[in-house]
Amino acid sequence: MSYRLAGKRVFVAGHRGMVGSALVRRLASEDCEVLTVSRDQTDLRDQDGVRRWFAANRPDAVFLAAARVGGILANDTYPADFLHDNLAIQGNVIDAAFRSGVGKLLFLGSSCIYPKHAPQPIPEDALLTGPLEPTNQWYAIAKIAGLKMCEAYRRQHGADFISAMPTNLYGPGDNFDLEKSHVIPALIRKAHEARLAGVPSLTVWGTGTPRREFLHVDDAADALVHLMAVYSGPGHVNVGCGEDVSILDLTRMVASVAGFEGNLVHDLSKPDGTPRKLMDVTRLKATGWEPRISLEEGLADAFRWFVQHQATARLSV
Ligand code: GFB
Repeated sequence: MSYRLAGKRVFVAGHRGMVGSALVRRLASEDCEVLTVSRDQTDLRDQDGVRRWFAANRPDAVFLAAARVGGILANDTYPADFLHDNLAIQGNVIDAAFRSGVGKLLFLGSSCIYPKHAPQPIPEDALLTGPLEPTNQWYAIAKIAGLKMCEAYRRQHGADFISAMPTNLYGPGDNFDLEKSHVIPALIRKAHEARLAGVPSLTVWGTGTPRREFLHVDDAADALVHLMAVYSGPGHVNVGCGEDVSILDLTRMVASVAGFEGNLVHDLSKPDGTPRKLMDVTRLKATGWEPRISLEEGLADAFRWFVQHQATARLSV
């Protein structure tokens, strides 16, 4: 069951974010019209504004990549913001898409929706089978509500709304704020600044023993466009590369890319979070999709982007 983007009006909600901007880049090679809206034009947390925008612009397809996102510390520090804003954004966009007759919508979730101690690799049906990781349970519950909402609109209204659950993403356009970002941009910035300043050590949060799966955001965008075309069903689809690495090994890879040769210091006052969240990507691979960017290549690309854009990158939010 394929869905053609050619000739369609495709709304990328969250186009300024890392995933949204990667989707805009990837859609440039599709014969479609990309629609975007800036936050000062329409705040996606405002239901009336979102309904007015959809009624006026009538997109055929929607990539819902808009969300309040952040790393482990941001999630743990701002639970009300992560729960409220994400529930509001996704609820408004999914409902307005249905009301305005959108033909297909893809909702972007996150691998943190799974239980803290889910079986590894994590299959899609591990959802709601155990307690969540406390540090990001707020974001996780919002994202679980979003994927269930897509399922509910399919069941009640026949809406072809699908959900994708990506693993930890990184790459151009990431957030490099040292307190609120994810691990890869934080380590890239810390390693680069330590080398430039001649600082002898690089601080890693936690023990470094947790393991994470990482996918470059351009691979993720390609997978999302692929799923929009080929996937239609009630269940969500994990999006990842099927391999993981320890935070300690990741730190050594980033230090090597950044040319930092000092030693590592562990800040044990910071949380480790979930010990592992390697996703089972059998369902995604069965659709014929494969990642193309290795972690080594991806880290080098992300580092190059940061160095070229550090004057304008999101160094603090
Ligand atoms: O990427 P991260 O913040 O988020 O942390 P999660 C991953 C691991 O890297 C944790 C360690 O064990 C951190 O303690 N880490 C080491 C660091 N140094 C640093 C550092 O300087 N900064 C950061 N941020 N981490 C996120 C969720 O969990 O996963 C989000 O909080 C989202 O909501 C995302 O779901 C995909 O991978 O632990």
